[in-house]
Amino acid sequence: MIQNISMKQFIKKIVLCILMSSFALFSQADALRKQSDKIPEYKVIKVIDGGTVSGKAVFTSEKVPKDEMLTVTSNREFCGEKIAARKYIINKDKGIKNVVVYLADISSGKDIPAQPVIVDNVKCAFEPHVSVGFIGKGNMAVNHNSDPMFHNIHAYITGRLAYNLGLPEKGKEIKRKFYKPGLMSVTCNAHPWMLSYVQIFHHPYAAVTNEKGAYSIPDIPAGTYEVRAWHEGFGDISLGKETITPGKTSNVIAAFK
Ligand SMILES: [Cu+2]
Repeated sequence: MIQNISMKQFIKKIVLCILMSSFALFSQADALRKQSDKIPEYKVIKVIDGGTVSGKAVFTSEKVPKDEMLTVTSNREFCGEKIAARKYIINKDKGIKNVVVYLADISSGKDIPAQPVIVDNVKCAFEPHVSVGFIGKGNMAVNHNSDPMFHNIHAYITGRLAYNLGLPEKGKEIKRKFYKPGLMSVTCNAHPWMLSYVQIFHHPYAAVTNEKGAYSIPDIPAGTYEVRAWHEGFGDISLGKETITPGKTSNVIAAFK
């Protein structure tokens, strides 16, 4: 009988210990999550006669990487048999499309753009493949379906699930506000080849390069800032510090090799 009671107490203590340590682990994970969700401060000021950073993203090595053609595994009658990955869109002058060029350390400047980022589903691919989003001013991702079939939006921000929702038919739309900065990847569970990226910023100083590899970031208040560039295949690189003077344009080349 006595043995039985002490055994019961022992088990009770073990269970309590497990509960307490898992609670501690959960609160630690929660604290880390809250820390990573913290939005850096940004102050909106009137920018008069701001400077511009513009230039080109170029591939500087000899062997230009080829874009991949991905095999379509479902809805082939509508999507076709192959779809371009659009990872490496590099023109004859080695200009790279879909590079995000941004200021890394700006804490005040012009207002956040009010227009949302539209990520459409067109012919079984996300359109655009790469875009930039901004936190604040009602800025959000509008996920639209232009296809006559089911797509779903499975989005992650810096590796953590942001949302996972269905777009069952043509014309359907899901709107979600950006809630933290970082790289948002968008996938579709129905079509595993589908992929799109939205780089989310807490300030408006970011641009995506066009098919020539060109970009322009205007209305920057005078000061010295780090310019960085990201590409889904080449990674994120620093382009060095750039001093912005009122009304002047600084040419910054984003060289990837
Ligand atoms: Cu899909």
